[in-house]
Amino acid sequence: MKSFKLIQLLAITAVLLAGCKEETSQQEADAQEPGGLKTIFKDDFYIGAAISATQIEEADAKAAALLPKEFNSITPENVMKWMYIHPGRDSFDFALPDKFVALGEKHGMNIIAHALLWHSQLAPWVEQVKDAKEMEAVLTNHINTIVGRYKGRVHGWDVVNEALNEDGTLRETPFLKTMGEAYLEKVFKLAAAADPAAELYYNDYNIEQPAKRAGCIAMIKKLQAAGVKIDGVGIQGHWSIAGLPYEDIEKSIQEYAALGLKVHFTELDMTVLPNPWDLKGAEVSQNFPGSPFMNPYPDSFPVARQEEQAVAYQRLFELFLKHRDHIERVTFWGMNDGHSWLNGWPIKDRTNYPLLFDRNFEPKPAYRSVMELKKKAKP
Ligand code: 9MR
Repeated sequence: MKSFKLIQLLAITAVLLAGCKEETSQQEADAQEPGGLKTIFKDDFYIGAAISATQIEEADAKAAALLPKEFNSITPENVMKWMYIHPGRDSFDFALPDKFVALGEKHGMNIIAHALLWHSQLAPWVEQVKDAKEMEAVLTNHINTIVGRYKGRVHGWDVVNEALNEDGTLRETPFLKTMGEAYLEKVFKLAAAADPAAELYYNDYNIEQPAKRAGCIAMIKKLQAAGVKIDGVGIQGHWSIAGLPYEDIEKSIQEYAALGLKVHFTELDMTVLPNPWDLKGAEVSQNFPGSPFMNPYPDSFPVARQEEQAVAYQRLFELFLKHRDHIERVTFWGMNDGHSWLNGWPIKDRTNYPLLFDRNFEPKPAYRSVMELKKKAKP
């Protein structure tokens, strides 16, 4: 009996020791490999990525593996835009959008749908809509069908995208032309009715800049006064290493938060290429001829510039962490440098390096500098 007890005791001790060892090696592993961006910022904000059709289909094994490791929020880069999802008055194409939502569910991600209403990448037939009555019917069908289909599955919708000019006035879109500014109230109300649980956002570039920000705030206040549910504002964040508007970003976070909104950085990237026209933002219709001067790093990104980018990204994330109470999400517009739209805008066929992962999905110095912020913060 006694020897049986001793054996039992030894066995229990061995199990406990093995458990401790497992814990220690897990801690060691965590220290070496902190589990990616989404883990390190899990108490601060979602870390998102915009994903392409190929990535939705998980056709690229490296991208498919990196996505759930680093990111906990996804946005479709193109497949839910009007011209693809609602190409004809009575035809919808849900093949890729369905796969997008299923992929997000598979990984338990925060699923963002983009974009319900945008003047760009619009189906040509919408430009032919004659008057307010017809446009209202078109919008009702568009929103009820699409938002209704993903009811309870999509966490947030970019309801209106890029409705403002740089001076803060409303952009001449087919929606404004036919319905006047009433279209804004209408679409937010339709979206809220079609999926009452989904968060609804206004999304735009340069809305951290003073004039456009003032216009944006005035527009949101009007919507709120009309009883519209609007949960967040999406500051796209297409910025340049040549100068990030840190002060305006900070003021914007504070001013949008003061409206009772959550702030989302929805399309973050940082171009490193020359921009002699001083273009800001993401006006996709702008395109210019190329030259070797305009494409200085066709083969590799110099180490000194990588470090410069790392410092800029770190300063930006420092600001995000400072205002973490108001920031719900930081989404990168693409997973790696090779997939970024900035290789083709505003000049085609250049080699840009705007994101945290290189063309081989390896983390860049900018990735480490951003992760470093949280490691420093730990006691
Ligand atoms: O990244 C998108 C690119 O692949 C498309 O060709 C382009 C077409 O308009 O849209 C890009 O995404 C835009 C986003 O949907 C809205 N804000 C600006 C983004 C960059 O142009």
